Amino acid sequence: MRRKLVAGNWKMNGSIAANALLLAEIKAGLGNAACDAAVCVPAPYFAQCQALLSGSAIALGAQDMSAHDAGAYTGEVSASMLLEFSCRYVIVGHSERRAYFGETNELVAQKAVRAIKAGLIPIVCVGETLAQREAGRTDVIVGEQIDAVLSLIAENDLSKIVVAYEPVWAIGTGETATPEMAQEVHAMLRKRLSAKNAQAAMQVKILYGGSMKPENAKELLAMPDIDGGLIGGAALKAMDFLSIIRAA
Ligand code: 3PY
Repeated sequence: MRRKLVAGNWKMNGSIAANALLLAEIKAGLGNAACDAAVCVPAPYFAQCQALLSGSAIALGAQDMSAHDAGAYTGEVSASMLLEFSCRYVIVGHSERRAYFGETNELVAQKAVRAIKAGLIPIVCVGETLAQREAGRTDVIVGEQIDAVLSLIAENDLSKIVVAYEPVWAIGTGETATPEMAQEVHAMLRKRLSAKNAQAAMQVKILYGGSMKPENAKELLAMPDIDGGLIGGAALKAMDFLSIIRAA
């Protein structure tokens, strides 16, 4: 019913030579994928990746954007700039942005709404830390993160977002939530979305992120509310990324 999405988050990795090789290998191995696929690349490589992906089934995405349209915001990149490079997706609120750049739930919500207004698909990241999980606060933390978006987004726009549940303790650690743990949070998230717009909630893709790799992708993606993956390290290896795409 919901077509799955596998999106690579390259983070601050890549070079002109490495990107060319990686995308050539991914394009060569893609075949007729049964899911949507995207790569979210560092901004300086938009033009290169736009050219390399042109005519392919892999969409381009960004890893962040400004909550402002234009103006005196040194270092920021706007939604309209992303669109000029044919970006389809933009990640907002990745836990690394929340932790290292002080992004709040409110700012993330503003970015998501701004992205939709511009015609981009925001991939809204939510997730709890290990301490929060151990304190039994996963639903509260993740609930607050998604509620901030729900309070700002128009009811009719809800179907235009993608959500990514990325437990912070599973990012870059090799740890992964079990399929059951992830499913529990995904179902909770869909219930929250449902309270805003029940019909749209059934259409929203909820991705799992946090050390998704070829070895665990199949089991995670078999869960009823896991609609794809936001892939970190494994997205930098063509074989691994392709194998996750195949598992979807
Ligand atoms: C990871 O899997 O490490 C991620 O953070 C994906 O966004």
